[in-house]
Amino acid sequence: MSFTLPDLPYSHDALQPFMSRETLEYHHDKHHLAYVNNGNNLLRDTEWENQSLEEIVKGSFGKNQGLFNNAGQHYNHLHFWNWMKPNGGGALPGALEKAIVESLGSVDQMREDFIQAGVTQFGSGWAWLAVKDGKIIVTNTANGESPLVHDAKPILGCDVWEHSYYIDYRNRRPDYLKAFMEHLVNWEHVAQMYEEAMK
Ligand code: MN3
Repeated sequence: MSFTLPDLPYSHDALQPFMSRETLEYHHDKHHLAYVNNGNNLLRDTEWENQSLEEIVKGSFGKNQGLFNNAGQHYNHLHFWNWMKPNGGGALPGALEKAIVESLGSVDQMREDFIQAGVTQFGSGWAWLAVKDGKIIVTNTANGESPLVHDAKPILGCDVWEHSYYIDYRNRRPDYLKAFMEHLVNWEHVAQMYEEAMK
């Protein structure tokens, strides 16, 4: 397969004031596009050329760093746009809430741990909710990695590369993560990925 850049599932100004039009113009139209273009160039004539995106990400991890970085970020960003929506945040669908309470104690605890995972990721990377061994875990990864290459299935990720928040929040990464949790997360999409991960 080759990689293509999908349109955003909302307009560039739909997430304001929590994520600006300018941020999405750079982040989606330029950064994500660069991962798509570089990934396609690096994928050509490799053993992974005809595989699915998830197979490319897992297969190239530890074997072809350049391809992994771009394919990994393509995978992460494809989901990132759908993990947000206008007027996001708020209440969680019941089945997901129950699973989070069972695995992490409470929804408030999950929010706190997720924000902390993003704050403590040194340098560029991602904060995650993932399903591992049937439980929901909070974790973080560097650069273009995701739980996918650590035997887990991502169900929610927040990009903590500076390109995701510096225009709107400057160096205040904790404020960005708090706004993401309170106002941007598309919990219906998270619940859908949770169901898929538990199959
Ligand atoms: Mn990014």
